[in-house]
Amino acid sequence: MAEEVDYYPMWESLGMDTASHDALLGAVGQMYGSMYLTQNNRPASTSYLDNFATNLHSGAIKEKLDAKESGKAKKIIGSFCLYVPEEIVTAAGGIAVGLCAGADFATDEVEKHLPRNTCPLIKGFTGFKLGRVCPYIESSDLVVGENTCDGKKKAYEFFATQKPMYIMDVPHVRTDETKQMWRNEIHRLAERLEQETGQKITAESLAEGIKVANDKRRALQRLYHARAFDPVPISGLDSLLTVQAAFMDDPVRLTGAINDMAVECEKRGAAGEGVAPKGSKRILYTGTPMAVPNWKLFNIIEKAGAVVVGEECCTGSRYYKDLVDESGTTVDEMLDAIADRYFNIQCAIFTPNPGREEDVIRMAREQHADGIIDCSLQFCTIYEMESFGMEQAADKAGIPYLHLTTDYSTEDAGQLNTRIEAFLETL
Ligand code: BJ8
Repeated sequence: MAEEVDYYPMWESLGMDTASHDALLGAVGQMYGSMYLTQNNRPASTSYLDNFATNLHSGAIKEKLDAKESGKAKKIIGSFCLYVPEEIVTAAGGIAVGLCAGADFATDEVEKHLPRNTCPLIKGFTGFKLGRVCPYIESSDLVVGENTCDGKKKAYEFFATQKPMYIMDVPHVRTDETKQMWRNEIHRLAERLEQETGQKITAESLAEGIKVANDKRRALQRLYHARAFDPVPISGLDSLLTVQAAFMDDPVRLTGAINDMAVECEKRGAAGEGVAPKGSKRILYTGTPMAVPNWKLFNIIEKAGAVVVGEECCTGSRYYKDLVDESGTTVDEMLDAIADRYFNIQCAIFTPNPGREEDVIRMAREQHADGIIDCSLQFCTIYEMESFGMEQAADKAGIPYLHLTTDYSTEDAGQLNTRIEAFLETL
């Protein structure tokens, strides 16, 4: 039996509030038990995810701190957004970690600094910092933010009083000029990261960073395609957690685990084995990202008897659908290739943003979805705005559509359940 490790000294050395952290871990553990461990007929390879969830705030952080101490990695670099390229972080000797928070914490404290009517994702990460309950935030040496939505960019002004921050300027329209601006911005980030880690980015290290991230994306693409079977071999909940893990877990190890899941799902698909009976209603999710432990909506959909077969969002296809071109040979060429790949992320901060609708309809067809559920976090104006065009696109394609708005509380669970069940009945 593996020896029990005492993680309290590590959490204390990070300056965490261990009593509050115990309460958070207790609540998340309970949620995981009731949402994940009650699922039927999961692929055996998803045991990797259970381990990941168990170790998220303990062994997984220790591994990163140990890598830093041994000199294998120089710095831990946190970020909140898909526009921050992990390839550059790893090429500069950093470890990239995602810091978005999927739960409310220290809300009273948060509301002393941010308006009450702020998106829960923003309040979540601010609360995790103020409550000192997130080892990823506490162990980050530098946090890279970005000018995306108004809420995030203004919240970073406060967050920068709590942690060292560097802000990237993300364009909001796609033209040749803004593409060039964005390339320059990516080059600036590379310089800033080199400065932070003290390690020069070389053609070799950047090529390796690109390959590692692309391999992870290829594995995720393969898993996504395996979900086109009926019955569906893996749940939306497990697929969501797999992408959530991609922001925190060791990339090479995780890629191996995702490939194992994909192989098992392909076999299950061919053998007609699934997590829900053949003919269960199939849902394509689109909308705002879902950070750990925001599993609420998928849990409601799947406990109602449907299954999520794809997710067009930053904790879904936007993370893995496009690869970085691997043909560059110099650092400059590779940085440009990275910039071009990230410039095409279909986030609602861009205007216009027709690619997102096209992706949603394409994915709904690929995965044989019976309906689309488009969900925005409360007070996320840009995704709320896009829901009108999304509904029209779905109508035009003849795919039933439901728009929902929610937050991180459990208060609306009953209401969401009623709306989702009513929607499923119409399919
Ligand atoms: S690339 S989706 S990760 S900006 S939900 S905080 S948009 S008010 S998270 Fe996002 Fe980057 Fe775009 Fe993706 Fe603001 Fe909306 Fe909240 Fe959001």
